Amino acid sequence: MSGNQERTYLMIKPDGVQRGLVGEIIKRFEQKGFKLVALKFVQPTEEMLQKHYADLSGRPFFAGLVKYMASGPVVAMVWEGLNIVKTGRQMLGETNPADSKPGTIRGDFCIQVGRNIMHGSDSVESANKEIALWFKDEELVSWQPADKVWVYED
Ligand code: DAT
Ligand code: MG
Repeated sequence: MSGNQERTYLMIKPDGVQRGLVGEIIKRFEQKGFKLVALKFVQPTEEMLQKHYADLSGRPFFAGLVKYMASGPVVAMVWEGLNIVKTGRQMLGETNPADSKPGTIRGDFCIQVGRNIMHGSDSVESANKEIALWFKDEELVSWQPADKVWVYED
C-alpha cells in the first residue's frame, strides 16, 4: 500500500451535528484533496463509545465523555491520503479548543474540551482499530477520484 493510501477515522460528534457543521467539516477534507472512503450517519451506543474511547476509561471525564458522545447522532467517516493521520490532526487542532489555532476546525468552531465537535485518529494504529470498530469491510468503498493526478505528483 503506497503512502497515499493511509487512512484515518474521522467523526463529527453530536455537537458538530446539532450545530449544523457537518457540511463545513466535510468540505475542508474534500477541498484539501483527501479521498472519502466511507461515511455513515449513526446514533452510537454507549457500548460502542466505551470501546472507541477504551484507552481513556480510567480518566475522571470518561463517563461524561461517553454520555456526551451518545447524546445524539454522529457522522462516522473514513478518509484516505498521504500522511492523513497527522495532517488530519493538524486540521482538527488541539484537543482543547482554547489551545487550537484559528484556521483549525476546533480553533474556528468550538470553545471547550468537552464540546470539541470532532474526533480524528491519533496514529495509523489507532486509525486501523477505529475503522474496524465503526465500519464493516464491505462499507469501505473502492473508487478512483477523477482528480488524483492533479492532487498527487505520481
Ligand atoms: P483527542 O480527541 O484530541 O484525540 P483525547 O483522545 O485525549 O483527545 O480525548 C478524547 C476526548 O475526550 C477529547 O476529544 C475530549 C475529551 N477530553 C479529553 N481530555 C479531557 C478533559 N481533560 N476534560 C474533559 N474532556 C476531555
Ligand atoms: Mg484521541
